[in-house]
Amino acid sequence: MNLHCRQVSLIVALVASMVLCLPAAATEVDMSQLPPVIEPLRCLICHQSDPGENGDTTLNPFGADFLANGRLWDDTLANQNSDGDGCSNGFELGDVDGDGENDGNVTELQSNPGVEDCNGASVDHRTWGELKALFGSK
Ligand SMILES: [Ca+2]
Ligand SMILES: [Ca+2]
Ligand SMILES: [Ca+2]
Repeated sequence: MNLHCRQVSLIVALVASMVLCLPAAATEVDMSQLPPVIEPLRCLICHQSDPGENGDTTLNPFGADFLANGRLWDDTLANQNSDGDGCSNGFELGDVDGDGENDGNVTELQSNPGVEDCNGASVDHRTWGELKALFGSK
């Protein structure tokens, strides 16, 4: 085995061990499914606490629904209200239609779809999201 082959083997072994050792590697794939604005909360979108800090991988209600939906972000999951706070998952993630792209002029996370933290109940969120999408798409 020449030096180049050994280097390639080492890199392959390193990557394989990282994938096997870090459950977070799968989570990165899961997070890439969700609309882009999840960045400030990341792990806390689906988990009750940050698994990277304490190893606790307990899912919050949204994480459980995401898992039940085949780890897929779509209009079905967007229309659900996993945490029961009155706002749909899609509204909270700024993607009411569940196509994986933030609607209209949404530039930041509205609230956490796994925590009862949404209280803008005076507006019909579905209509508001559709209005924003309309203005954003021109
Ligand atoms: Ca909700
Ligand atoms: Ca969308
Ligand atoms: Ca919420």
